[in-house]
Amino acid sequence: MSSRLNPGAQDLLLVIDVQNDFCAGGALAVPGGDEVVAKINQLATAFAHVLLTQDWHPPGHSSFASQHPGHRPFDTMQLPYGAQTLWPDHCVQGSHGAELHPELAIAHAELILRKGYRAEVDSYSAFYENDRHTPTGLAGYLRERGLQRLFLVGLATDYCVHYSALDGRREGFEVVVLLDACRGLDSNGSLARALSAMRAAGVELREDAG
Ligand code: VGL
Ligand code: ZN
Repeated sequence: MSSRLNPGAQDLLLVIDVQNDFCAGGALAVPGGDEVVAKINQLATAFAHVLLTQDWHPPGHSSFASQHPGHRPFDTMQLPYGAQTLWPDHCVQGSHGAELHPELAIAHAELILRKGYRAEVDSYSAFYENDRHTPTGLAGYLRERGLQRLFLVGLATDYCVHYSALDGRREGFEVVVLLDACRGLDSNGSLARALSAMRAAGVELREDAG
């Protein structure tokens, strides 16, 4: 059970993008996305500190394939800040798809951090936008709160969880990814690449959160 984790006062459960659009029937459904919800609810009971992220795009966001004639979802294209995978329209601000999954039940969560709200740049990571330069403010928030070790769960393992984990390390936090409370999109080998990049960055990958 989650008690095996025994999180302390400097530990945070960081719940990434558990939103309708990433779950069954959503615009960018992650296979098995719904399966993480019960697990995350259970894990959260062991944590004094929980933070949720919410992918939160304006209509017409530059990461949407619909904005780039001739391109299709999952294509990669060059945007001014670098290579960007294109997605179906998803997590549009105020839409049903952008809402947190209705069965996610973490009343004691302390912050909901929204990201990806600038039309011209995507943000996978909870720390930095995809220009890898513009901060969301999360690192400062965590430092000011004295939170040092981050346990990451949610969607998708190979995108927002992956980039958040790498940036967490880059910002000097201990990072543990609880893989059984994550699910990946796995397009073109992205999941295997993400797992090895996280390992190489010193992220602890745990198969079984307990
Ligand atoms: C995500 C693709 C686009 C994620 C968000 O939450 O992993 N992936 N936007
Ligand atoms: Zn997105």
